[in-house]
Amino acid sequence: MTRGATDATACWCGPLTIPATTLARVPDRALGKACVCPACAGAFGDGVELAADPGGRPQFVLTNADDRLTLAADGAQVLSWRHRSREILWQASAPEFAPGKPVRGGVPLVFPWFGDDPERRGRPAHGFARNRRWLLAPGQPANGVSLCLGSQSADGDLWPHAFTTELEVRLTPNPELRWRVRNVGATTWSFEQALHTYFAVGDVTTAEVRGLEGVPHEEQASEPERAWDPHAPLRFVAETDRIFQGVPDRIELVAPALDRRVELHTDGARSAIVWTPWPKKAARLAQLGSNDWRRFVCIETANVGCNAVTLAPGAAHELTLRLRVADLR
Ligand code: TA6
Repeated sequence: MTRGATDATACWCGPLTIPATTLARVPDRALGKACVCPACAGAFGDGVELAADPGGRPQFVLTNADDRLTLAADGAQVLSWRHRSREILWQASAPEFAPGKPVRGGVPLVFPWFGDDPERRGRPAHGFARNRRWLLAPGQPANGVSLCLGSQSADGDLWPHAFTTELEVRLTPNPELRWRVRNVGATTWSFEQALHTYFAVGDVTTAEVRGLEGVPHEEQASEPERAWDPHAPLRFVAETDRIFQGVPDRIELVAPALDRRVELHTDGARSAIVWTPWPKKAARLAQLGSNDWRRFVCIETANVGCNAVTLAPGAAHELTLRLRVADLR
């Protein structure tokens, strides 16, 4: 669809309408191809099907011989990755599939700030990208899906910077998430980001994270363990909300209760956050059942704080996460 002269024009596929003022801020290359309706969704290669969540919101199901990955258009959120029929990610036992709010689990996207609103203006924690409907990007990868979001998603005074961002999710054959952010404006700005990945562990008290030994970090938890050896693999004995800076490109999660280990291979990530809420904080969080806290740990692939990303006009940054699972024995 080209830019309409009227004050409202059909969206890229017809059933929606968006004001011309909003359309004016959509990058030209996104016009005509950004939507998730069945007609546009026919644009996919093999191994990709369009589905819907319990709330009727569009999802994409990527499959190959051993894997099945589900990606929601809302928030461009990977909700599930099943490898040989075993769920590797984790989803809350009381998930809410409601517009504008992320399901707790899978891989919510944190952008353009991490944590509470840095300006304390009441803007949503962890930014707004996870609360928006992303659209089909103009080009679709083989055996994957690419979704995009632009400045029109930050209406009002939510965030003043001109940006486009794309998340490409593929099975290669393991899951690969490639997240690009581009400055399409005339001023330099910075952003924070995180792939806020929830991993199933069976029992967090027996799980271990390897690869962050000796990496500088700060603990954010309100009731953390009193002391720990920063040179030992990370074990969990209390609420843990640890931000690591200057991280390696390979981190490993060991989950003996599930007889598995998961490798995280990254490019373009200088931070990582490791989080378990423990029962007391978990009781205050939405969508969590009483024993959910024991079943997951978050290992977040990120650029936050001193490693926030700064983009000059026209510049772009790419963050990549590749996941691989193996049996412990
Ligand atoms: O990444 C860890 C964290 O910042 C925790 O402090 C906790 O707030 C978690 O994210 C979940 O945040 P959410 O807004 O998804 O409930």
